[in-house]
Amino acid sequence: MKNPTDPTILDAARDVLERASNILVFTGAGMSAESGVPTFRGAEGLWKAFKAEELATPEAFQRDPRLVWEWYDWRRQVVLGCRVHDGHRSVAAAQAARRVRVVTQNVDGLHARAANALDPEATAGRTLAMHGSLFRMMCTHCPYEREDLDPVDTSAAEGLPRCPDCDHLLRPGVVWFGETLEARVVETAFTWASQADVCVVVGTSAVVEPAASIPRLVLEKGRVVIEVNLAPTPLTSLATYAMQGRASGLLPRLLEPSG
Ligand code: BV8
Ligand code: ZN
Repeated sequence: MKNPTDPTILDAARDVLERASNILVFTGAGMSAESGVPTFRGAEGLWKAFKAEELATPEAFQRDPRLVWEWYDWRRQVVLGCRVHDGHRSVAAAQAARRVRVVTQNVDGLHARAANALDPEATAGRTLAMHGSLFRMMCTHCPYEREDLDPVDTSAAEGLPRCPDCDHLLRPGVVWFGETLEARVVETAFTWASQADVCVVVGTSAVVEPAASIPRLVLEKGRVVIEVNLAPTPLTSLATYAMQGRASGLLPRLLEPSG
């Protein structure tokens, strides 16, 4: 097992990336931690005494839509106050150079924000947010949905956002635990993984399915997986290169062209 703090790993991993023409960057909450977005399982936890698995479910919304909206609105406001970091920017530059595509588990939109800030045309279609977005609202009853960045009034259940078409409650446009992902999203994520020469896995505890199967698919094809994380995960022993460090520090060193 390679020692994740061995400095030669970075050079070896850089070398592989420089020769790769199709790179998939697969990210989780640790990619956004240094932007100030709380992770799911980190020490700071995601919110008060609740666990994501308890609030990010259809049952929780059914039981107490106001509480669930309060949690999501708090996350929306936190994310709107966050800034992308050098790791997002280095990934966006590699997307613009058409070397990288991104599949993210995050719903904070930070990859898209960095890509659009750099070059909307060159990066178009190169980011897949497989669990949806904090800034999308969708109807609980009909196909209505919209982008929405405004604060949500969560002071009373009666004031929660409702569908302009059918007057049913609107919900956050994210995939909850126990909900299936759209087939088209899963297909795209796994197609991109099957086409990748290298998959850089950043800031994920690699436990939630079907996302966690993405790096395993790359390994099954005999391709390279580079893990960037602060701590060991179930993927660490399987990865070709496992590097211990921060996303904002390691990604620029891995992806920025030398010379
Ligand atoms: C599905 C959107 C079919 C919402 C999310 C038993 C009962 C019921 C279901 C299941 C079950 N067993 C398995 C399942 C399936 C379940 C699942 O996998 N559960 C897990 C908990 C075992 N999956 C589902 O339900 C999926 N749907 O399977 O449908 C089905 C249907 C019915 C029943 C069964 C199956 C849907 C899953 C999608 C859930 N939605 N997010 C929202 O955000 O509000 S998941 C959410 O948590 C994230 O999106 C992400 O995917 C996931 C994991 O979090 P991570 O991103 O990995 O973050 P985490 O905090 O865990 O780790 C951070 C990492 O970063 C750490 O390793 C840390 O060391 C590192 N780090 C921190 N700082 C840094 C860093 N690294 C680098 N630099 C730093 N600075
Ligand atoms: Zn509706």
